[in-house]
Amino acid sequence: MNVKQLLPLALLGAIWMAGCQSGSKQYEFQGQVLDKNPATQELTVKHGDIPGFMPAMTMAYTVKDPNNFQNVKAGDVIAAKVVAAKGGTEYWLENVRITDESGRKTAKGGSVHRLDVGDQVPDLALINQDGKTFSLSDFKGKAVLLTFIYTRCPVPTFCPRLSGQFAKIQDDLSHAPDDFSKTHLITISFDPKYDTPPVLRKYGLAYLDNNPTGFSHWDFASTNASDLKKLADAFGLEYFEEDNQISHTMDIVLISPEGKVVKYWGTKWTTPELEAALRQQAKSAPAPAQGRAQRKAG
Ligand SMILES: [Cu+2]
Repeated sequence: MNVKQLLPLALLGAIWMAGCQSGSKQYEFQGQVLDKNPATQELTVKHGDIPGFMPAMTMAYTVKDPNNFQNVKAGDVIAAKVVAAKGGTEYWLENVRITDESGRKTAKGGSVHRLDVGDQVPDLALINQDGKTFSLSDFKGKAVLLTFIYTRCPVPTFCPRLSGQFAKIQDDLSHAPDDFSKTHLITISFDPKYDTPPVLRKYGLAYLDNNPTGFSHWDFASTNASDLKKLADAFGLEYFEEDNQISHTMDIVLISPEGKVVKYWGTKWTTPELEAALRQQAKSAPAPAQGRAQRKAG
C-alpha cells in the first residue's frame, strides 16, 4: 500500500525558493486516479514526474472545484494543473480533464456514496471468525465501532495500528462491565479471498491475547465480494488491488444503538477519542442488548 506518501514540506519549500517567484506557480500534471475521497475532495493519483515540482509518485491532491471533482472517477487518467502556493506548502489541482476513462470498470475504489451521519446502516450478511453468519442489525441496542483491514497489510501505521488500538479499546472496556455489555467491535476484511474465517480467527487471537472469549465482544468478519463492495460504499471505504497488495483508505465508523451512523474517522484519530465516543454512545443504550431485558430507568 503506497497511497498518500507526502513529500516533506521542507523539500517543497526548497524547490519553491529555487524558483524565486512570488505568488502561485503552476505545473502540468498527468496521472491515473487510484482513489477518490468525497469527504476531503481528494484524489489519490499515481502521477509522472512534474519537472520543477516533484518526482513521480502516488499521493493525494485536493481538487479546487467541487464540480470538477465530481466528474472524475477512480481508474480515470487525468490531465490537470497543479497550483502551488505559499512556498509550496499549499497545493491543489485545477482544470482537471479526463483523458481516458477506460480504467473505470476495473477500478475497485470508484466514486462512493457514503452514508450520511444519521443514516441507517445496511443489513448485509457477514461471516465471522467462527464461520457464523451475522448482520449489523444483531447489535441493535449496542454502540458499535467498526473498521476495515486486511490481515496481510504490511503498513504498520494502517491495519496493524487499527487492530492494535481496537485491542486497547477492547481491553479497557473489559474493565468496565456496564460499557462492555453495551458496546461491540467489528473488524471487517476487504480481502475475503485470503481472509477466510480460520485466517481471521488466527489474526484476531493475536490481538486478544489468545483468548477466544474476546470474540464475544469483537468480531473479525468478511463477506462475499458484492456485499463487501456495498458495505465499503456505504461507509466510504476505498480499496484497490495493486501488485498483490491492497491500497486502501482508513475508515472507522461509530454506529449508534439504533443502528445509525454517528461519526466517521479517516487517518486522523486517537485511541482515547475513539473510546470516549464509543462509551458516550453506549450511554444512550437503554439496557444491555443481551436478552433485551425491558428495564425501566429509576
Ligand atoms: Cu492496511
